[in-house]
Amino acid sequence: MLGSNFNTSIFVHLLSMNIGIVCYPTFGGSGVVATELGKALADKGHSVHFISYDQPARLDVFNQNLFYHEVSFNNYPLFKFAPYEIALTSKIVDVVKAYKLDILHVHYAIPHAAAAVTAKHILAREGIKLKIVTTLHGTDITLVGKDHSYEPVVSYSLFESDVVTAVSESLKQDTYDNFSYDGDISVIPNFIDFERFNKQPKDHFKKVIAPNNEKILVHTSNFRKVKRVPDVVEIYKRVAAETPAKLLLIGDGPERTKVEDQCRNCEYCDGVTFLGKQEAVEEILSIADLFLIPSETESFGLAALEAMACEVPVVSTNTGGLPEVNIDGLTGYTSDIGDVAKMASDALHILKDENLQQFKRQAKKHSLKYKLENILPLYETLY
Ligand code: GMT
Repeated sequence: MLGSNFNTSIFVHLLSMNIGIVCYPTFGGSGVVATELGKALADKGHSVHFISYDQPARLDVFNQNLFYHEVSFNNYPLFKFAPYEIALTSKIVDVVKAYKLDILHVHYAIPHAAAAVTAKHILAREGIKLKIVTTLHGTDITLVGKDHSYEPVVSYSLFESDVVTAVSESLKQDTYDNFSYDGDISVIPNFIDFERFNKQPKDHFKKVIAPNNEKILVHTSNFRKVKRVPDVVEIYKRVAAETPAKLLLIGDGPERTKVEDQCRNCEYCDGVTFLGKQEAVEEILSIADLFLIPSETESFGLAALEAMACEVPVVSTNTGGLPEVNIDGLTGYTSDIGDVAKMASDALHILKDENLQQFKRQAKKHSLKYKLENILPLYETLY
């Protein structure tokens, strides 16, 4: 939930700045948040320079204030592993000097924060000051970060950052629990662009997917183990046994083959459709009745928030930052990891005709707290 340290009423007026953003270019949450933030800052007149190994997926608009700098490197037979971090550090140094960046905002600690800190030290030798904001997104701390071999470098990078932010209170606590870093962490939650994520009635699409007015359940993820997609299918099976329902699975990743096999051997799985990677997720969410996110760990759960913005209630686990986003009993329900029986029973409760509209309204109402217009000033204030 938005805590007391968020003063969303602050009126922020800044001179335009030159801001660098380092992120992963993929559809994953951290890349999406970084790109949407950069686009919003550019709209406000700041010059924003993205640095990544590929064009960020959501960097799909022309804006005279937006720039993209690709990190490229020549591989050499001696290198078993391409030295990406060194190439990234050199690119940061080059872009900061050429475009006189005031701030570098790195999303995801590994290896971005470490590269930024090295670049900062290189620039300092030339008398150039670079301020670093590091935003922690989740698996950089909870999964990858827990690998002890990364701890010294991640902690050092956090100490050397000028500001550290985390996307939820839970992730802030995880960082203190797993790393020796004990400096400040500002919690700035993820946000939603409501111009994009809004319910858009698509009745013709709904009729194709659910011709007999079946309830539509949706899950979207990168099909990694941490998302527990087999649990999504288990929940669906139990729901479909009680009420006519369809399941749409959006996304792709390492677990997909296993989940497809699981579906081939199940009684209700004619009702499951694998849609693969989709860009217009909001159009699919617009016809959904329920969103399922039974993750093992989830620092925030941007996908759940996107669903809520499209008036879709959520059944999720109670892990990590999910209970901060999906309010138990209001926007949906939360359960222990793997408790598919409770998640299915919660789903059936929400899907009852007498409950559904109220849950939809509440989900939408809560999601409005995470409007881009509320969260952007928090970052600008930090800068
Ligand atoms: O969830 C993923 O596997 C992708 C990952 C990422 O870094 O792109 O998502 C993390 O960051 C998102 C944006 O802040 C959060 O909404 C996700 O909850 C978080 N994922 C996990 O913690 C597993």
